[in-house]
Formats: sequence, structure tokens, C-alpha cells
Amino acid sequence: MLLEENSLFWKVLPFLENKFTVAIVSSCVCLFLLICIWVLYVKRHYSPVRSKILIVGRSGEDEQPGSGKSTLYHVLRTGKAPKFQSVTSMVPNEGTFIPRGSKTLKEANFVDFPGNERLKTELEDQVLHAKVIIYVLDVSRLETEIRKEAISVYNIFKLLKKRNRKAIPILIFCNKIDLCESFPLDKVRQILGEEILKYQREVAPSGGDESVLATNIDSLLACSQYVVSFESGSAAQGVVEPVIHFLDRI
Ligand SMILES: Nc1nc2c(ncn2[C@@H]2O[C@H](COP(=O)(O)OP(=O)(O)OP(=O)(O)O)[C@@H](O)[C@H]2O)c(=O)[nH]1
Ligand SMILES: [Mg+2]
Repeated sequence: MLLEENSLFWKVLPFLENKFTVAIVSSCVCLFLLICIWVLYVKRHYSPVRSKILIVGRSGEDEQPGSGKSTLYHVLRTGKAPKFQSVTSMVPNEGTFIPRGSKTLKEANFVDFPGNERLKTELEDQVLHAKVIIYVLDVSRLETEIRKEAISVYNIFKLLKKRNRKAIPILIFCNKIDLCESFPLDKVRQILGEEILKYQREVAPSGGDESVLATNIDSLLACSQYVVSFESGSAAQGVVEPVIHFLDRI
């Protein structure tokens, strides 16, 4: 079929016969392609910083084991609890994967961050760049360790108050339920919330930088910088579906 006389092809043809125009057009196309490749490269390599799922919580001390961060990380990554008892971590575990058992989640960058005090400065940086935070709490020792847990959670809230980005989801994963009698999540929310508010009144009686500016449990656990949910399970026994469901929901 012959092209009509006034079709675009005949209009463009004279330009294509000019070598100079062809060179400019092909340079523009190459430049455009290079920019696309560069944008894709930057997205692939630098966006994980924003999509970090940060696993935090307290380390073991005085012969007591840690809350189960590395165990949870391992179960999410491999679908199985580690065969050997894990030792206290001194460096973060980091990996990009789809959590085992999830059919809907996309690949994300998980960071298991040790609770060791010596890594405090690095932790602050990680918290400020996380997209999601999973705080692993050893619920079997909650009542005896409530003050230490409250301080640890409070410090994370305080850091997040510095962020101006949209609210970050935080999951408080009540781990080790296999070691205790039933521990309703409402009760954990209540006693942890009350202890954090009590601590805030002690360290910042008149507000200021040290305060997270919360007056009750509801405003403490949901504000413009973060929203907290509670779930329970047992990482060592592979019961981590609540974590996967939480990640699915956000
Ligand atoms: N009974 C029971 N033990 C658990 C559970 N999850 C973890 N543990 C045990 O708790 C101990 C500490 O677990 P880790 O995962 O190493 O703790 P962590 O939070 O990474 O500790 P740090 O690396 O020191 O910050 C290990 O012996 C685990 O087997 C659980 O759900 N139930
Ligand atoms: Mg660890």
C-alpha cells in the first residue's frame, strides 16, 4: 500500500536524508536510553535504603538470651528456625528477599540489627532510614524487664519524632509465646504503654526534646511519625505468620 503524499513519513524523510540531523536524532535517542538505564540503576541500588525492614529489639544480658531478632530474620529468610542456638550478634544481618511463606509480598531489604549498646549510633541511622520497623519483644520476660523494654521502645519513638516523612509502621512482635501462659496483646499494649508514659514523665517532666509528647497510650502509639501494631508468635518454633500478615497489610 502506497503512503499518502502528505503522510508524516514524507514530511520526515528530507530530515533523515540530512546526515547531520540523523546524527543529532540518534545522539538524543542514545542519551535518552542512557538516562533511562541510569534511573533504573539508581532505583535498583539506592531505593532499598528506603525500603528497609528493620528488625530491632533488646540484646541478651546477664546470661539472658536476646529477644529473638536473628531467629526471626532467619525464619523469614529460610522458612526454618536455626538448628543451633544463635549467639549474640555484633554486626547486622542484612539481605534482600521475599519472606518465606508469603505469596503476595515483594522482595524487600531486611536488616536484623543487634541490640548491643555499642552499635547505638549506627542504630539511630538505621531507624531514621527504615520504611518499616519490627521491634522484637521477649514477652516471656516482659514483666521483669518492663522498664528496660519501655526505655528501648521510647528511644525509637524519640528518634522517629525527628522525621518529617509520612508515618512509619512499627510492629511490636511479642516473641517467645511458647514460654509463657497466654499473654493478651491488649495487656502488652497497656503495660508497655503505661511504663513508657511513666518513663517520659521522669525524664521529661516539662516536655522538650527528651519527650515524645504523648499524653496517653493512644497518642503514644499512633501519631504523625509512626503507627504501632502488636502481634505475637514464636520465632524459634517458626510461628511468624503474624509478621508476614502485618507486612502484607502495609
Ligand atoms: N523459646 C523460645 N526461644 C526463642 C524464640 N525466639 C528466639 N529464641 C531463642 O532466644 C535466643 C536468642 O535469640 P536470637 O535470635 O539470637 O536473639 P537476638 O535478638 O538476635 O539477640 P542479639 O543478637 O544479642 O541482639 C536463642 O537461643 C533463640 O533460640 C522463641 O520464640 N521461643
Ligand atoms: Mg542477633
